[in-house]
Amino acid sequence: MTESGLGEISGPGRVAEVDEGISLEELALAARNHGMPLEAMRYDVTPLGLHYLLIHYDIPMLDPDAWRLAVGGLVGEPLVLDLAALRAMPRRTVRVTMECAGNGRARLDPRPVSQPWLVEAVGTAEWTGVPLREVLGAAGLGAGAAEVVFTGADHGVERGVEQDYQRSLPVAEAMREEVLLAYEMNGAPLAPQHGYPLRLVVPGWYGMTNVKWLRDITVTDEPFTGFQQAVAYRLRQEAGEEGEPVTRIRPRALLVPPGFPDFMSRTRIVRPGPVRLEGRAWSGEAPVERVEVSVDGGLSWAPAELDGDGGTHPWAWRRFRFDWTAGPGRHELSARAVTADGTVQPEEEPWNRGGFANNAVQRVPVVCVPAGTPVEAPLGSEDL
Ligand SMILES: Nc1nc2c(c(=O)[nH]1)N[C@H]1C(S)=C(S)[C@@H](COP(=O)(O)O)O[C@H]1N2
Ligand SMILES: [Mo]
Repeated sequence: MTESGLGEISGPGRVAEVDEGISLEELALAARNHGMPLEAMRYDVTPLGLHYLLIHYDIPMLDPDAWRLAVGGLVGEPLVLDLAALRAMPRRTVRVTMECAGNGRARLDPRPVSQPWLVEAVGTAEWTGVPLREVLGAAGLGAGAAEVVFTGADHGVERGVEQDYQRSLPVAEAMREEVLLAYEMNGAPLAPQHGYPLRLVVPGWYGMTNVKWLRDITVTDEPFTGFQQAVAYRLRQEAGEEGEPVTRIRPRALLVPPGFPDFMSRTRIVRPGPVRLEGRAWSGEAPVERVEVSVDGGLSWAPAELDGDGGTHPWAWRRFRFDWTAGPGRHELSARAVTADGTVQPEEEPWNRGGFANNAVQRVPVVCVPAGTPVEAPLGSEDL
């Protein structure tokens, strides 16, 4: 029991019972925090409004004239910066694929009860802002600086702990040249839901790192132990474990859903003959080196054609294509990313209590029928 009287909702995150369906609470989260429709992977840069959203509490409404960024802690000279001051500093644009650490959670069995993502918690944006290292350089890092703590203007309660949304980065990560304090997304001021007026963008790290509605940056000489660092976003098998921190985005490839969908099951329908499959692959760990596609439920894999060399936009997803000749009947399609260090996406979901970093290979049920042929119902993947 805590002083706030919220004891009944404190404690470790919950794992659903066997056969427990998605609750109204999970539905409420899913309706607020929408995914990116997978057909939007056709765009190199996700159009505003199609990028996924994850907001733990409420979207704060911030007055740009009154808003300030405080930079303090273990620095030579504490700073208070307004938007004009940040915009007057060197600017840089980086194309970044961002993915929520909980992407794929709803597929786990048993299911961790939280935002129930399938695989759509991803998007790619062009973020423009001042490199964080410029701001830290202007303030001057003090001797012994170890971590940088970022605080958002949003406030809420999570498992009984009242808090501002806060995350930290080790100084070495914070000083990477592509880490931004971003004030623009796709060439426009940040939208309220994406962190207006300023957010942190850390290419290659899972979404939770990219603190929105930033209001404070504090340099410390010891590891940050706030809720989102030490309690949430850790890989644990048991509730009591310390767990490994969730950091970089694991490799993943996803297919643009081929053909057209059945309304309820979303099963895809294609015509017999040539079908061009395409998709996107990304990794915050070693870069994606190749993508393989399976059209027979993962029995055999063949290389896809992969666009670009990752040189121009090293932090963004890459497009792949694969020409398939579909025959009548039911099929299961998959794609998997292979990285430069030889890591291959796993076939089975890597389970942990929080449902984080699940990068299991996607399975896409497809029914191939000639035009004019009735499509037999039901089309659920359980019928494959
Ligand atoms: N202040 C604040 N920053 C935040 C969050 C939040 O709830 N509050 N959510 C985080 C999580 S979990 C993710 S996945 C990303 C999502 O960013 P987006 O909504 O712009 O896609 O923002 C991160 N930054
Ligand atoms: Mo997230």
